[in-house]
Amino acid sequence: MVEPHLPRPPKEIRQELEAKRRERVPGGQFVTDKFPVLTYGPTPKVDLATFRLRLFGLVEKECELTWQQLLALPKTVMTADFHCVTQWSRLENTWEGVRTEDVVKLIKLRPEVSYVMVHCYGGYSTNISLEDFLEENVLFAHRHDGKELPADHGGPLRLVIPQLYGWKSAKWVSGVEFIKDDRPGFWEERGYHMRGDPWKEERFWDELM
Ligand SMILES: Nc1nc2c(c(=O)[nH]1)N[C@H]1C(S)=C(S)[C@@H](COP(=O)(O)O)O[C@H]1N2
Ligand SMILES: [Mo]
Repeated sequence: MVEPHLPRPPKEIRQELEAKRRERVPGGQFVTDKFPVLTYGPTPKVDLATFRLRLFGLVEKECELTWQQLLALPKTVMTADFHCVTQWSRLENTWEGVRTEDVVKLIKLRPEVSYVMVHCYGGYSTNISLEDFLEENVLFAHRHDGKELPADHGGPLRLVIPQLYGWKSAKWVSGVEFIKDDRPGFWEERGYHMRGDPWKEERFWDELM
């Protein structure tokens, strides 16, 4: 079948659409409807029976949450765009899980805590400032777009921090270490930016750019 030939929309409308896209999508990003899997190394197997989310470091008392304890916390549903530093963006993801703030309420942080190191099954890690980590829309997510989070996308549990590049949204989270001074995680040690704000295109260390 031959596609009917559609006229292009008038220039003003094209410009308006482009302006809307720029507002929504950070510089250097391309929108995809797919949900690519981006993992360094194999997908770890995480058994719910032995799963623990460990909260440790500069805290008054360490805490380990089982899967049941975690799911008993208040649930939040949040919709957000996801921007990977390899330049794809996936818009309008719906995530369901527990807000980082609701998890941190369970422990008492020492006053000097300014950063967290997020640790994962499989050995991955990433550093985030405490301020970014506790933003209202940051979740430990176990569901995506109405379905159980698939293992290759971080199931059973991943962090979702939409205001930073995707590598900060650690999959298969196993723990959060509360620290005083910032230190690089897995990709940050290999040249990625310490913060990773997509709106500032904080992709790599300055000297690599
Ligand atoms: N544990 C772990 N988490 C990870 C990664 C990884 O390799 N290991 N990759 C990161 C990167 S670079 C991105 S863009 C997102 C991709 O998430 P997705 O595979 O669900 O699309 O996961 C992030 N979290
Ligand atoms: Mo990424």
